[in-house]
Amino acid sequence: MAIKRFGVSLDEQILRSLDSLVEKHQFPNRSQAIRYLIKEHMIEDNWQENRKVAGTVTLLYDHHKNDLSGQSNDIQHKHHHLVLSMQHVHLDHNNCLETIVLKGKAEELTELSDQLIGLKGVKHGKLVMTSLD
Ligand code: NI
Repeated sequence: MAIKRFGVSLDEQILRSLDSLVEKHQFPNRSQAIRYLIKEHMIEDNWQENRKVAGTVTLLYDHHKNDLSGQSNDIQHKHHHLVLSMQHVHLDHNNCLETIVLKGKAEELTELSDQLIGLKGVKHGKLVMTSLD
């Protein structure tokens, strides 16, 4: 594929951010960093176009707080068409780790994971999505 060059104007602060990205990821040059950013953004755009995606939600919460496993279960039941599986691990006396595997439209998965992660008492939560296309 032919490579085309084009000029980019950036203010100093953004340029500094770009350079720290180059350093962090050990890109050979700024072009590589820009390529990386464009690619990342395009994946996000695909998700926003509402293609089918698969994903996992990871939740860490205190077993003794707010009946969180019950609440999480209720939310998952309401969205049973999106939930493929769920694993609950009792990490220690207090902490539970849940991994929920999902499949559906990106928007639906984001909404569901926001509800789960937003439950009061959840210590940490993260949604990871991957495109099926
Ligand atoms: Ni548990």
